Amino acid sequence: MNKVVQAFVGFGLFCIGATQVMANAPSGTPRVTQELVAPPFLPKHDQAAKGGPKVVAVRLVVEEKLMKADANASYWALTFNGSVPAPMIVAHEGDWVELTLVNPKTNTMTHNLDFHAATGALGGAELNKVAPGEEVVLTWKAIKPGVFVYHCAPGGTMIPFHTMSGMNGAIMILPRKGLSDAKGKPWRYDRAYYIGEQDLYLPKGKDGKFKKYSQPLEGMADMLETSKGLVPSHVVFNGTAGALTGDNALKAKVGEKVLFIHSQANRDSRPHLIGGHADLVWQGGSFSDTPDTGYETWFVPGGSAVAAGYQFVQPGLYVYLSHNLIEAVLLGAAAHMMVDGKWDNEMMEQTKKPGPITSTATTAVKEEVRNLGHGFLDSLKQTVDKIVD
Ligand SMILES: [Cu+2]
Repeated sequence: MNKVVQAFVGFGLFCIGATQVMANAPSGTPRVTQELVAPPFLPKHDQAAKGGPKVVAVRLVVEEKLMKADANASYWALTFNGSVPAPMIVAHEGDWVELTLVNPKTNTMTHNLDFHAATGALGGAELNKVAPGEEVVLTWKAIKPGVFVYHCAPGGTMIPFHTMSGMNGAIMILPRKGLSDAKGKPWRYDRAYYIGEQDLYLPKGKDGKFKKYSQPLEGMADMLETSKGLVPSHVVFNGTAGALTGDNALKAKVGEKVLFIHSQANRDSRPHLIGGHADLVWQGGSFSDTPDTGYETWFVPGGSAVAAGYQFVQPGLYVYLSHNLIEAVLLGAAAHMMVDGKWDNEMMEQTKKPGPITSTATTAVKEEVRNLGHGFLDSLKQTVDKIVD
């Protein structure tokens, strides 16, 4: 940050303008606009960069809106572009990310954005705070490859309040040559999904029902108080329990490689794919490191995103969940994954259909004892033979 801006920030003021050079790209750097899409999908992107570094321009518009946590609870979601989580942004190492953050005057609060992928000024949060009716542009250079959380961080208690109200998303900074497997060979995904996990702390009234509020700030004190117990009322993917199930299940085909990016801005999570695995896990979301291989369950430290890759070998229904099964089944942290293809009997087959029990436990135990007895007698005989000899 230059000294002039430092001085302004010191007084709690933020000065952004066309004349100010922060992390701006050299003149002549190509500028591309990235059309963001709602999760679990990713915007169109090249896995390996074509050409030199670019300015990747994205636009996030703050929307404060009522959303369903489940059939019985609603919450004032604080969102970027109307989704929980906010859209995935994709750029390459060495690119510049140019964020236009818009806070329409219909909103009630000041918002900003801390990019964990960015360097300096609290991840840009000092420089992109906007009150209702304002917009700001922040440009920063992506020097760390990986997947990273971004979230609103307007200061003080507003930081947890906004983040736990859904105001978080993720950005993927790909290596320029794309991803590599554990042996350093190119690893290209056929599909990529972004699963944003959200813990909610919705207050209940004396009647045991979830409270309703007319606008976000009305419920803030209650929600902060409820959150201090660190016991979420909901843990959901895509903002609502069941949002990624049924018709909205994630999809793939046998043989396809799928990249799963899982973010949790606030607390730990442990993704697991029931019926599958993670062939590759980029621990901590870092693409600077060689991925780990062969995980059953992987870890997402609170405040981070993690990427995992898997090539599907069997068709059918999978469940992608946080393998705290209480959170998955009772609080909402589960998604469906429907995979098309031909079943491989060698990999798995029901070799006897359910039917009447023909071998009793007693029979099995007797058999075990008989085998054990034979073994014991044999070894006893051998021992005796040795002594006699
Ligand atoms: Cu905010």
